[in-house]
Amino acid sequence: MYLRPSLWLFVASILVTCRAQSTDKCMGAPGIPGTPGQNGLPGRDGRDGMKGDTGVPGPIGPPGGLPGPAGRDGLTGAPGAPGVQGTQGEKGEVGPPGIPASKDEELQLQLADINYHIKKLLGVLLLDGKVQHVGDKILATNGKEVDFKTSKATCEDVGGSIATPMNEAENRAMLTILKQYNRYAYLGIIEGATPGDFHYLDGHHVNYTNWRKNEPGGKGKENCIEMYTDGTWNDKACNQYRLTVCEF
Ligand SMILES: [Ca+2]
Repeated sequence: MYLRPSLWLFVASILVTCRAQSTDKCMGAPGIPGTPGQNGLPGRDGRDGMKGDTGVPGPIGPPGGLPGPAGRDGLTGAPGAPGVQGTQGEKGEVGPPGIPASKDEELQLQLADINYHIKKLLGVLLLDGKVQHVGDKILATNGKEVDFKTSKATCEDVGGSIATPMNEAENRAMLTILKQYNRYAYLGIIEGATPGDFHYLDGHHVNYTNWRKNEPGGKGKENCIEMYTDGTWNDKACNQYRLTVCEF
């Protein structure tokens, strides 16, 4: 086909213009759509999804069905009440004869060891003077001031009794404690039904006293005895607050 030179120039100018601009501004006429392709092969299975929630229980089956499997064990229950005490067993057979304690060397060694340690402990207690050792008695205070009844009970609660001087040495030992606290203390002596009739707590009459001059003067109205800080005694009402001194 023959084209004139002017037409060639026109076509060439269009081609040059299109190359100089971006392609989207130089699109040709839409082509004819192709025929649809064939369906592809099925895809592979996807990964498993998350576990779903527990479903609602199903309806109760018809009567006469078989029982289901046994459930799990329940929680442990509270302990039961103690059982009734059993009967006493029969007396056992008599054991072989032992040896006298005085001839038991091992026992004697143990006793000596115990004595040794008790003496050391007593030494520690005696060190600050709040405990006094006199004859076979040990006097001690808790430093508290209470009435006669409480003082007596306090001493008995710890296996002793309220201090009761039975002679001058014991009176002096108790006085040593009183002087440290600068307090008076009740003695384990009370007045009987007859005024002036003082006796120990076991009922025996007193066989040692250290009355201050003109005492006892309560005439039956002062049923307890207090020791002053000079060691002398005074009959006194039992409801005063006095230093607790016990003897063991
Ligand atoms: Ca008095």
